[in-house]
Amino acid sequence: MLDIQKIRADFPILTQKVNGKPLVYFDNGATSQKPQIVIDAEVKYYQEINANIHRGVHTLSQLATDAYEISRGKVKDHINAKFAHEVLFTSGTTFGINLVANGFASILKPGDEVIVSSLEHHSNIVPWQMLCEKTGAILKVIPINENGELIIEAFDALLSEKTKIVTVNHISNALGIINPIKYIIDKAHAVGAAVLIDGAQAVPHLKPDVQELDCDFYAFSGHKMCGPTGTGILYGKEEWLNKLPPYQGGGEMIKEVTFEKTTYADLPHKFEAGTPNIAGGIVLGTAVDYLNNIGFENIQHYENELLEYATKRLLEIEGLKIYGTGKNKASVVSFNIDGIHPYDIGSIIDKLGIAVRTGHHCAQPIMNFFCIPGTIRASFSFYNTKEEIDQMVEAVKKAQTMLS
Ligand code: C6P
Repeated sequence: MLDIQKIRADFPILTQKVNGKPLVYFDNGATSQKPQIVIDAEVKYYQEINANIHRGVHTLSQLATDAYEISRGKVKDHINAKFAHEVLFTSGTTFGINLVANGFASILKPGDEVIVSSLEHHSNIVPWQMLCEKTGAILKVIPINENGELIIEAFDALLSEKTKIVTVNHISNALGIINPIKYIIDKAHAVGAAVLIDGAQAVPHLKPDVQELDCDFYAFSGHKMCGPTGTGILYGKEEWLNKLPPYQGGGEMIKEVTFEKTTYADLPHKFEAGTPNIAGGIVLGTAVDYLNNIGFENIQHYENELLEYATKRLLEIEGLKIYGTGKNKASVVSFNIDGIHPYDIGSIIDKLGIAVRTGHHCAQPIMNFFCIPGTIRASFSFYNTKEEIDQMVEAVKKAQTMLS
């Protein structure tokens, strides 16, 4: 059992008033709030050990380097990677996916195939379209059903020896559907394809085990899991990271530079050109510790309760339709109300202190599938409460009355 009031006290922002009302923050899918321990760690870094890493022999540089590498080790343990050098620091999921898509430009030939799904965030569509344009490869798309679930037989039918990479999200940001990624990974491997999992929406809710999943790449963002913005991780299997070319050239990613030829540094530095977000990388480790102290089993259990409660309460509202009704879901409810634009509901309930996301959620193909301009998305975290859900339901009812 989680002591939610004690947990809430860790998050200073949650005591704020917005538009004169207590903040109800249900936009966790966009970014999570940060506990004091994470905020303090960021300040402490700048107050005590700020220096560039992997470059200086001086004490501060070594302290900063050690802290950065300790954090990499924490992430390695957290996702159960085999080696710390398989864990690359990035600026976020988007960067990680682009790094891989860019690398595959040196592997794909015209006529090769890349499989994405209809449930993807634009970050896991556009880089692959760009790759296909560059290489002459063909983009294939796994369709979804009315519940927002991938049609898995259609995926099976798309696979062939032409498939070179399959890239799907672990959890859909727009609908909250959890995808059967283990099945997808095993099936893709059976035809020799690599698999990238976009874990952006999964890492706040669960602890991925990359060895058990056997995925080739797993990308995620730090800011959705209580860490700072501008941080992220790309996990890649050693053999794949050795095969892919560097994404960016610059300092720290080289062994030797002459005007005739440059040789590249070993992993992970080959993919970490330039001065990174050092404070952010270090503090991401603090966020991982914080979440593990709460415990992902506890988080999942409690968030499932919130999901069930919110679904039940919202469905009491006449004319309300939920999108993403598949069984396997994270704590996200995406909905619309008959005849009312999602933006109008979002704006009115914001005046009542409730923060939700409205719009297409950077997943336009999903909205096109359901023939809607967007949805209202309430995405819950372990620091939210049923009382806050009640407040949202009352606010949505009020907005409905005002707008109809
Ligand atoms: N989704 C949302 O409100 P970045 O911006 O690089 O940290 O993450 C991109 C990204 C990639 N994949 C998925 C599944 C995502 O949900 C996101 C970010 C936020 O849904 C902001 S658009």
